[in-house]
Amino acid sequence: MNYRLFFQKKLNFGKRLIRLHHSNAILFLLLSVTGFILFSSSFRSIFPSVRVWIRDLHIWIGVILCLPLMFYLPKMNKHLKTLQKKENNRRNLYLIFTILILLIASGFLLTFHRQFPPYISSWSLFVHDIATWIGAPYAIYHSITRSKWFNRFGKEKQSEKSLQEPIIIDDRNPIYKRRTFLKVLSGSLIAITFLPTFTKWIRSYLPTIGETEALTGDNQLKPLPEPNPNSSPPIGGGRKGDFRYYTVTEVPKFTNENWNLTIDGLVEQKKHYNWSEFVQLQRDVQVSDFHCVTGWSVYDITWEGIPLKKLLENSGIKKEAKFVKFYSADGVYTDTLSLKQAMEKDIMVAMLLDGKLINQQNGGPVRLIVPKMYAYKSVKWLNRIELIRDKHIGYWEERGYSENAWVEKT
Ligand SMILES: Nc1nc2c(c(=O)[nH]1)N[C@H]1C(S)=C(S)[C@@H](COP(=O)(O)O)O[C@H]1N2
Ligand SMILES: [Mo]
Repeated sequence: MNYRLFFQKKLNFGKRLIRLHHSNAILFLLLSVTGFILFSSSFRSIFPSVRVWIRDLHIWIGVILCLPLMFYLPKMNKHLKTLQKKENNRRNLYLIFTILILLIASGFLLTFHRQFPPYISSWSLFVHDIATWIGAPYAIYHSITRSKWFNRFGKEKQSEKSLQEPIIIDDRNPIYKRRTFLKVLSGSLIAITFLPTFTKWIRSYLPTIGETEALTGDNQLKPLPEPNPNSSPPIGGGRKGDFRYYTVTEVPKFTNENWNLTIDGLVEQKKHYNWSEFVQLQRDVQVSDFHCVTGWSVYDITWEGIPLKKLLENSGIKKEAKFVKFYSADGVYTDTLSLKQAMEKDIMVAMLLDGKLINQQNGGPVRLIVPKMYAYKSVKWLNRIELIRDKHIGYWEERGYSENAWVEKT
């Protein structure tokens, strides 16, 4: 783990490789831990204030990992030659290298994702994820099966054997049987640990066609809205990709008794809608994309709801009003738009997603959507819209997210 030693000339190649190996192992471990924190949905609510800091740390460790690799790269041929007779080691090296290159390239694109169109970030995130799904379990497996205690199982038994007798590398040889058993065992244990998160991840990429979601969503609200025909195929109802559900609190649950939406602050007329009143309001349909600042996107989502502009104008906007503040019923999350931004016509207080009531996890029964901005602006479980004079800083902006949330405009 000491780079100064690593670069000292008097060390021979083999020793340098071992040093490189160990330092990279530690960096990899740090990357896995910080990467897992960034990926895991539970950590959102546990450490929201250090999230951006952990992201930067993750990026910097990645950069540090590139440095020894750059010194190694010109020597790679020499290394491969020393492994000429070791087919397994060569294969191992190629695999590790492919994974590293994929991780670094996609990590680079994700770091600078604002310079690229969103589909680049979606792809980069996909590649970054898949390379991690292969790389992380493999690295753990590698460090277990190459560790001293693991190899001792075989070696001790080996020395009991007669020295003349060549060791048969064969499953019938009991030494290898035992090792193979241990390898399979640790492989399976690792697979079992990763499987639940992996399936959850992969399901978000599988098509949702044929999935029988109830129109009612999972909120018990009555009456049900009558969906606009445009919310269903052929015009609507065909989103591509799926959401990663994010929340910084427990998911709030709603009934007719506890759901309402208030519009107040600098308005001529305060409004307080209950569910049956809100369902009566005239809704529009739009098809738009949804981009999270962490890289994933969902495309062609059909939202049905009330344009924010209409709701605000219904209440009458006072001249002093300069900003609009959105509150979530989770009691914690807020965000804000300038009044000018809030008047953009695709901003919607949405009630239906692809023709169905929005599920609780997804922010239902009513959430804000701001398609042209990163989704941290799209407040879920919206229950209050307040017109204010002075700027408000939203939940994630207060914790390091950019106040400029435009996806393509800066
Ligand atoms: N109330 C609330 N709204 C929220 C969030 C949240 O944690 N709480 N997360 C935001 C972020 S960062 C994103 S990407 C989207 C995620 O929406 P989804 O959970 O429906 O995928 O919701 C946004 N709105
Ligand atoms: Mo997000």
